[in-house]
Amino acid sequence: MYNPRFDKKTFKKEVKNNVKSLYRKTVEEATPQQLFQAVSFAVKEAIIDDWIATQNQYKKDDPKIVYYMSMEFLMGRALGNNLINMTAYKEVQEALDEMGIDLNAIEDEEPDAALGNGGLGRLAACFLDSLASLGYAAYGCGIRYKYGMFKQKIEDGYQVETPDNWLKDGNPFELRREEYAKEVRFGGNIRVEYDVTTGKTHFVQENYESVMAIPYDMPIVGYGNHVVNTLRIWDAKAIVDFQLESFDRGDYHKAVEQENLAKTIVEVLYPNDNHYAGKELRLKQQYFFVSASIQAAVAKYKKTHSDLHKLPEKVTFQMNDTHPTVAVAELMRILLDEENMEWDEAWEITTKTCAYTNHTIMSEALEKWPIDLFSRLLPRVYQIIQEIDRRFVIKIREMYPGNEEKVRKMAILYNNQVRMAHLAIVGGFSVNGVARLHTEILKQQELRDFYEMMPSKFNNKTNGITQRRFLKHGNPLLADWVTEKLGTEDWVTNLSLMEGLKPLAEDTKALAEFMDIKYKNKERLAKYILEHNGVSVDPRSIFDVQVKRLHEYKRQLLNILHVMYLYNQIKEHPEMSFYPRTFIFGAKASAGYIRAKEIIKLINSVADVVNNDRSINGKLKVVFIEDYRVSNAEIIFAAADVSEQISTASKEASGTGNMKFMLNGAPTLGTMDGANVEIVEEVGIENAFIFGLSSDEVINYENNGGYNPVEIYNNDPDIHRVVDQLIDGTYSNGDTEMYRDLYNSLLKAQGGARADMYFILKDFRAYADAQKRVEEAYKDTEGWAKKALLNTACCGKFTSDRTIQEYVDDIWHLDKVKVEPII
Ligand code: 26W
Repeated sequence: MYNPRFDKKTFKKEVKNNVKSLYRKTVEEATPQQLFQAVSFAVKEAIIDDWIATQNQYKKDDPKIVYYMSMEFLMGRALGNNLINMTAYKEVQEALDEMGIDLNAIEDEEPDAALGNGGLGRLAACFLDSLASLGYAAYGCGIRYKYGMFKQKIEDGYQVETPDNWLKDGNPFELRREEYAKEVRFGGNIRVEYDVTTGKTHFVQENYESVMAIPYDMPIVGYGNHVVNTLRIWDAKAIVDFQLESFDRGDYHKAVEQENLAKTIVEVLYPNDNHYAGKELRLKQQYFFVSASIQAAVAKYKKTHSDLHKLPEKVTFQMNDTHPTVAVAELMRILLDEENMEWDEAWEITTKTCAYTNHTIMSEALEKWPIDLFSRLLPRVYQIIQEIDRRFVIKIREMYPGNEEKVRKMAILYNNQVRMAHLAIVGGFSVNGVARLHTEILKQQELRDFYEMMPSKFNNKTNGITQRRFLKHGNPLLADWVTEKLGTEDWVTNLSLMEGLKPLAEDTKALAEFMDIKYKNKERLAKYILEHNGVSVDPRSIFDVQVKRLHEYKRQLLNILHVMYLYNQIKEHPEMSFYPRTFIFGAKASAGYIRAKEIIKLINSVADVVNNDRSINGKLKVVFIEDYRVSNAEIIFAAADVSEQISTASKEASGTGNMKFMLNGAPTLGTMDGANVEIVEEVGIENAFIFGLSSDEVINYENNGGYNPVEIYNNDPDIHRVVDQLIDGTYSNGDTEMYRDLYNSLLKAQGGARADMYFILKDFRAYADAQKRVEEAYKDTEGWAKKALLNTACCGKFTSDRTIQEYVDDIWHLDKVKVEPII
């Protein structure tokens, strides 16, 4: 057995003890939530030994550490995943069974740690899993939001947000580390002191407000290797708590202000995905966790190293998008003001320590802070950015004499704004995109000037996902089958072994088994949908799934317009052959994103009409799964037949849901966008359903003022009809205004936005044709099984283990560590 602590007898005793000491109850008396807590504390007990062993090994080996700086970590649930990675899931399940406790039910008691919005946050979580599983020293650095991603309810078809109070019952896996608290300062003014004896200038921040940042550590368990890394998320506390004696008790006002600042900073995750709103509180959050994390990293380094000039040999700060980019200036501040370095030496260190990942080319996502806000909140950091900018502009002029256009395009400070992406590129040694196509677009379009000036910084790291959560935990039936067929479980840490399944595409029995597992997973999802949404769906129908954040560029609208079109077809030609289909949606819309919310309402309205029309014999069902999140995603991917990845080409940087579907044997119905391109390359175009404009074509149209959707509307009667149904009351009980904005968005240019910005009508026919091909292919049972199985067999490239190894080889240069367990 892997860990003696999972000796069944000992484990059972520990659970019993925990229930007793935590709740003064017996196992029989305890509530499911109490059992979850008791079991989790018993698991944590076992993790702690490896956690200590790992940290001791790190002290001994002194490996290089990557600090993955991210505003978001979309972790999902920890219990099941920790058990999987400790290779103790089955033992614990048996032990609990013997006590009359159902592990699955206990797992369902755990709230998701939803400290993220979507792709970027979930990628960070997969990366931590891979870093630990590969044996690399890493910290995730983020914020311990009191409220994570909101919970979504659907009421009368509308999205209603409620707060996600994920900490209300306590988080059994976290450790509060008060002794590592750091002070973070905001506002005030900078006094310049000149020291006559040393000839040095000092910058002193005065009249500032400050908060204490308190770290909470969560264990990140590597798979079967005893490595336990740390996700360090910061909580905020008022300084008064810390300096009771010295604090001026008379200044009641200031005390309350500090309390408020601390409370508001970590209160809630901004639910915007791909949309910059320019809120002051968000900048506070960014500086808060970045400053605390960098202070902690520098302090840790200095404990065992005397020369800060060698920091880049031991530390990389990887900036997850521009959100933590203030790190560049904060590290400079620490080196200049606290370590008394000269500019050039501090700059040399900083630019060898920071690296930046870009996750989007959507222009509305670009972070550009107004200078007055920025300089008021972070006066010293702003001075430093001014100096970085001044020196960079000199460089531009040296390289492109007389070309002021270049300065306008590339400067960090421009138009009264701080352009965070520019700061990240100038202040770091690496700039990477997240899929091949995305990186090419960065180099050739969005960041072309920077690429021309510093080509060697640019590189691609195609995203990946962890098979441990999204196959081994989420789809145990398929996981066991894969293990049996490959004759080894090594795919759990070496996903390229999946290609060993390829020959089974010619094995009728194996194909039948594969589809039987898919069917069982569809039954499991159908049960979930019935329990949570009250809709009954037929697992024999095609499960066609689009789950992801709601955004116009992801084109859920194209999907639902096509459903409306199919419904028209079925009604008009009842005799037409039609393979039953269940269209499954799951999506959260940012609370302030009105049009996204209209699309959610439309999907639910179409569901209402279609699901209640007896005349179509249940051929068509539409389901909107409430509160799409990591935990139900695991069930959804396992049950999908078709993976909808239909973004407007060039807009989806990579996508990672696409990879999770592929892993679970669902062919992609998609555009040549993001990582879809590479998925098709791996699985073969004959095992995917590709349609629509290419990225080049989209960009071409965009550079020439768009296209004319009205022409398509006028010439294609099916499209005409569907678009008109948005305003003829079909899906709104006769209300002609409910979806007028959607109608207008497709046909009319308005307020600077082109008509049909996302080429929905342009791609509609191609999409409908591709859907027709899906139907034909599905009717050929064995042919479909082949495609599905080959998707699983060809997914090896898309493990985050591969992605992380590439980051290590090309950017981080980390040392592998081997941890000997303490028995
Ligand atoms: C400032 C507001 C804001 C918030 C979040 C701007 C941008 C973001 C993220 C960068 C958006 C995001 O999650 N991007 C997604 O990143 C994934 C991981 O690389 C990619 O797979 C997705 O294609 C990309 O949309």
